[in-house]
Amino acid sequence: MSIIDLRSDTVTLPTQAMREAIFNADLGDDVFTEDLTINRLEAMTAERLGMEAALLVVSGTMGNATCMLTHCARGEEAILGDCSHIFLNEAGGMSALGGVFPHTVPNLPDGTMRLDQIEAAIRSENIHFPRTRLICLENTHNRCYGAALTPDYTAAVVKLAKSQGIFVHLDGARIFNAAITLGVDVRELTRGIDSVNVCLSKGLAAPVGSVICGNGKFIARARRIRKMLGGGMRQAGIIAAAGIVALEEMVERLAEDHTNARRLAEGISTIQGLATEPDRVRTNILYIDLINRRFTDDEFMARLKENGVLLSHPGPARFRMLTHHGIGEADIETAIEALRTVMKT
Ligand code: TLP
Repeated sequence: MSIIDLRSDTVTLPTQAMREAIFNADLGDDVFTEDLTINRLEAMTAERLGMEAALLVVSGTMGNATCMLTHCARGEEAILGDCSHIFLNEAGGMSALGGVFPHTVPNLPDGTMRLDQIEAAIRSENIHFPRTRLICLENTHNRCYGAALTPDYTAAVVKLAKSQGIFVHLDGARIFNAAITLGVDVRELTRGIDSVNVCLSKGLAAPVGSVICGNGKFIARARRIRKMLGGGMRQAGIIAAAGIVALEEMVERLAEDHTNARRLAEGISTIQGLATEPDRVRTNILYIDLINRRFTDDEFMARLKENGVLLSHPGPARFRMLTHHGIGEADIETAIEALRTVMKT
């Protein structure tokens, strides 16, 4: 039986074109900025995102940490969503590595934070308070059903930040999913942003790598922080080569993942004992709740695995599924039937 792995879009394998590009890549020592393939990927990404400069990093986690440590000194504060990946899923790196103080604001179901709540979180000048340096957004929003933040919302946050002399960082791990579902150029989602992290190794199917972008000065400083974090990578053109293919060939097809995720949610919504919200599915992420508690979460996952489907388990009675390259329409129908079978047993 073949396994339908819906745990994450990080499980995607490199395409044949990526493997060939890796094999043929021009390489050099990137710590000396001499890897031509990396230089090309960085220039391409910056251009594509409408930013001045870019830097290849190992992972989204390293990209976010590098940006936060570049923006903030120890003891300075970053405002971020209480459901954000940086706050929940990056091992507290902002604090552990950079001494950056997190100030959370509730995320609404659409992945936004209320503007008045962001504004209220910004500290006034007072020796008792840490200095607010940064606001972090996440687009698409992983915990909020892959919701896409709009250009208007992003612009409103940027405007607020600028009025207070604060920077804005965007965790755009899945920024291309947002651009595709909103039908906008990705530059609309980065306009005015001071730094962005975009992942190549998720829906875009590259094996490794994220790229951070900002202005030239920012990226020059980020290069030092990346080195400090152990991310000076030498002949990493073998990573960048696959990243170039990811940007050139894998963006437009994300629409298929979105259609498949919606279909998956619709199918699941007809199964007794499970709950999901098909109308919230706009990109490639959906959540399901086990409302019929005849079996434990572990039993549910084990039974589903016996039926050939893997999903992830972000919280009690809550499961997550992501569609991605390598999961076709037929797999979606098979997964729905597997869930139906498990819920009948
Ligand atoms: N997310 C992973 C897990 O860590 C949960 C996943 O399976 O979704 N920002 C966002 C919004 C992410 O979803 C992720 C990865 C990251 C950053 C970190 O990227 P990596 O895994 O490359 O460090």
